[in-house]
Amino acid sequence: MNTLKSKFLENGYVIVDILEKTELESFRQIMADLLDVEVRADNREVHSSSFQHLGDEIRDFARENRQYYFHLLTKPGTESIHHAFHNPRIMGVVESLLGPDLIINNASILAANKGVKYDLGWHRDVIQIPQQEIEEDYLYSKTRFHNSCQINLPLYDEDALWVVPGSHNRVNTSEENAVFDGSKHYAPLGKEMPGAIPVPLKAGQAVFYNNNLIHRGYTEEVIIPRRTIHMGYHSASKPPTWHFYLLNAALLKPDYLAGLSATMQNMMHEYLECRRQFPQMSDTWKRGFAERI
Ligand SMILES: O=C(O)CCC(=O)C(=O)O
Repeated sequence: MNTLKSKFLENGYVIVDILEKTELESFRQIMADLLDVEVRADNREVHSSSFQHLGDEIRDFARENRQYYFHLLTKPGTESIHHAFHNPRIMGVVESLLGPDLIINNASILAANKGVKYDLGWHRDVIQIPQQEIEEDYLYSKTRFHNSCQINLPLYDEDALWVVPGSHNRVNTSEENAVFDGSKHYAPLGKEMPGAIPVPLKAGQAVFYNNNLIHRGYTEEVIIPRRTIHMGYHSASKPPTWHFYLLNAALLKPDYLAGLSATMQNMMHEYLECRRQFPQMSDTWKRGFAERI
């Protein structure tokens, strides 16, 4: 087994250098054209980030004092950054971790301007699963293959992601359960998690993580504006996880698809074909589903 994969399996995450200097500069320019760094919220009230995955509109950026989350795969006007989603270095790493025939199922920008306090509570990425259906001993076991890899690729240095290394394939300890305070989704804000560490990333590095890890997003106060490309993939050689359904397939209309590059059109057609094979998100967390071939 390659070293990256054994580290990924053991710790639940690996950090890899991805962008060369010129690529980084080019992505920074594209990002600057999409999001204004100077805009500051007039309203300084702090906002919760728990539902950030539902997505924001680019035109609303920085109106409030919080981190923003922009979906990209379904948003006309964001095509200039889409080549990040078939970057050969990123795809190569994910293939080595998950297997061949990658399907992208989420792509977004995590963005916060200077001065923002960002606090997304401790969680595993299981928000789509009703709490009473979360069978931890199956979902977080060493034997179930978690066919999902999430990536943060910051364009500026950051340490907003925090993780509990090795927590992806075991159930919570009693100390962790105490922090979750009865929730299987998000822990209440403001509690320390035993064993948690920040993941400092240099601009152009990426963290590849198993999103069953106990993790959170947290920055006491953003100093360098956050501009991070966030992506998720699975391998079509195995059944997908619930993360596959994050992409709103209803928005992949022929008119929209026609405006994408040939490579992106192909990726979206592969996504839709996979969706045809696996129409039901609620199957994906049932015992035995991940083991289906
Ligand atoms: O890097 C971050 O801000 C955390 C992202 C996160 O927790 C998630 O996508 O589930």
